[in-house]
Amino acid sequence: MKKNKNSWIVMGMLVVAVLAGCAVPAAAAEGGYRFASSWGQVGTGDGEFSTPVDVTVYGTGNVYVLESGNPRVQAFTRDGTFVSKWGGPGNGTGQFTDPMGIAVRSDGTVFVADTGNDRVQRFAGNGTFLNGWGTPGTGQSQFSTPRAIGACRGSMLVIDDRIQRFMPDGSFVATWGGAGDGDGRFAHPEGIAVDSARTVFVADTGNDRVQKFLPDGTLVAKWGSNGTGPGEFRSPAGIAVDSAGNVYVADTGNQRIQKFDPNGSFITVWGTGGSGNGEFDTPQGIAVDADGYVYAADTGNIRIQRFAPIVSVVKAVSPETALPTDTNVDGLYDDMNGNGRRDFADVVLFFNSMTWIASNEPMAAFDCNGNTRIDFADVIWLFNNL
Ligand SMILES: [Ca+2]
Ligand SMILES: [Ca+2]
Ligand SMILES: [Ca+2]
Repeated sequence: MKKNKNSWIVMGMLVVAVLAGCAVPAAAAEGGYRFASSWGQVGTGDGEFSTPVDVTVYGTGNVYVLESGNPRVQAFTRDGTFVSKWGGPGNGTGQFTDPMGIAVRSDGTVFVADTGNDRVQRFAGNGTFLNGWGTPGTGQSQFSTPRAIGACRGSMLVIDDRIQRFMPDGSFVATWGGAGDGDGRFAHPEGIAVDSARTVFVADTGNDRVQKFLPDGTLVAKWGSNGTGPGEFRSPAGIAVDSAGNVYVADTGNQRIQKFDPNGSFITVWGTGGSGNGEFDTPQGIAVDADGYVYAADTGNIRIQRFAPIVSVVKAVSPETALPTDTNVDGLYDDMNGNGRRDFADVVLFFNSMTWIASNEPMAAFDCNGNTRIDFADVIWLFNNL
């Protein structure tokens, strides 16, 4: 009886809302992003940061944050829980001087562009030093303040004013580029990313553009110029690419993130200057995980921010046949059974179908509590938010 009464109350509220002309908000922007969570504050303790300059993520595994102020790497789970740390100031093995770039390879090993020491260091995912290479200079396997590093199947790419490709053991493979503003030239580039086809994307920071190369260094696309409009940049320092080849740029001077398709067509933008959720202060690093969550090293705000993709393609939650809906258009599908309202039946359905949801639905659409898992905590969240 109580349920029926509540239903009538809800329906009555909807009628009132319709009469007030505000019942149907615009749909959440497909292709857009919503703030999911953040972590970090100034300090030297676990989970605290001093100039977090870059971030990388291993599939659906750990997130690695590189700090230059207190030079070290910290590993976290995707919801920001501290896992481990390594590094420290210096030029000894496993130490860093003003490091600016970090990347994780498909085998889980972590590479750091140890900028001030003009070298690259490679670690196991738990921080154990594996190998390193590089000396100051402009010759083969030498570096002049290498600021970014990219990982792909097989090899590694390091960029200073040019790109050098290496095998993971440090053996030199090839080089291209050099200082300048012409095609295939770079001005103080601070970001590099590689997709699964080994296509290379460079955040050509000083030239306010992105350049895209085939694995052999052939330039195939470039986009951007100085400005604040869509597809324009101000000193973009970070770049990432997802499994579909979409490109994410930390548009540092514009305090925002821009997303492009693999050919440079603008898709979406989010962020503005500030310190609130979804606001930035000179974001320098960016990463995207296998579920499509985007991580930004919000350098000036001394934190990592995580954003969830807003998706419109979801399946009916088995064993129901109606499509779930997002009743309040916040990007979370809270009406699990598709009857148009968030109710106790949705809580029951979530509980009974957790395993199915985890393997069939987009994570970002159903992870109610934002911990990057479909779990009982989401059932509790839904119940508490009826
Ligand atoms: Ca919702
Ligand atoms: Ca429902
Ligand atoms: Ca969850």
